[in-house]
Amino acid sequence: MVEFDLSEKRIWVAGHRGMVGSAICRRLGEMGCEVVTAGRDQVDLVRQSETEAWIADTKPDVIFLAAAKVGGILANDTYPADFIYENLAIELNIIHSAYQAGVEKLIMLGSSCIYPRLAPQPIAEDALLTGPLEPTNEWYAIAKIAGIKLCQAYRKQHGCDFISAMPTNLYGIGDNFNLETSHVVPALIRKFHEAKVSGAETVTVWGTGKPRREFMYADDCADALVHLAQHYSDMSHVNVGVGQDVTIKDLASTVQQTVKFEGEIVYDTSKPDGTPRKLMDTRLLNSLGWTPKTSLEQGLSQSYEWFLSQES
Ligand code: GFB
Repeated sequence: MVEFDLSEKRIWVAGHRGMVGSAICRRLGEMGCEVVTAGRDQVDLVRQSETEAWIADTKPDVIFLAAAKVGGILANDTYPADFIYENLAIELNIIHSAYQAGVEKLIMLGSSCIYPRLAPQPIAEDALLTGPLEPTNEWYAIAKIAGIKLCQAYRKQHGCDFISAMPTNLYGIGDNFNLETSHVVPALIRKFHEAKVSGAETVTVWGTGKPRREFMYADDCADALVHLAQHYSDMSHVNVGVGQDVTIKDLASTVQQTVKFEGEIVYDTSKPDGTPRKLMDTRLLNSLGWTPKTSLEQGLSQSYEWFLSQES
């Protein structure tokens, strides 16, 4: 097993303010690692010269590439140019500059939406590029597939130790709760909470409720990413998931119980379902000695608690 010691390294978490980035900072903080961060006011990662200059000045030994333009199904479907442009630019700038600066280890984050819409389930890493993508998020998917290929190309040509991790649907502390741009878990937490507080009789869930999704608590994801940084160095991207999924209908009723909303759930089938299922095969990750700790119920109640703490 690969052993890469993070303890004496200068580690840049790109995207440190995001849900995953902040979870990675918490995890590295527990390990006593030196973590550097950069706000948008310090460097615009979409700009190549700014990114090159910042990395050359800061000289990180390790980079967690968690900076990205992310969003739920409606945001992806509505803003395709933003999703493909910003994510390609950020990856190109950081990965090339990391090579130029001699960064020892880079971990690029993608997502399970890189896989074909109808890939056999659970989806193994070798299902990549074997079929058509899900139309609602093909733009983000192409950008993240390009990120995987960039890491592989710099490993092949220059021997860079750049790896890619593909997390499943994430939720947790620091999530985006904007109902137009968010993913399903924070959207439902907010909808059920606001309905409970306002005394509304119903909560609207998008789609048919039939799609299945795999949900991973962001702090579990951060733990897996740090584990991969320490113990993985190879060409293939690595699926990061929990190995089980639920229907959106089941998720909705679990969130309803977490929030204690007593009304009815109605479905707005004018909204897209997206891919019917995207459960990932996590045998590669598990073979490296990692398994998740947080159940969906635990994660949802911790996320709701955080949401409430932001309200006050
Ligand atoms: O989480 P979500 O937006 O993203 O939607 P995807 C998951 C499922 O939840 C879809 C349903 O079937 C939605 O129709 N859903 C039900 C809702 N109610 C809601 C709601 O109020 N808000 C939202 N957002 N969904 C994303 C990709 O796909 O997965 C991203 O678009 C990324 O690029 C992310 O890959 C991990 O799982 O469908």
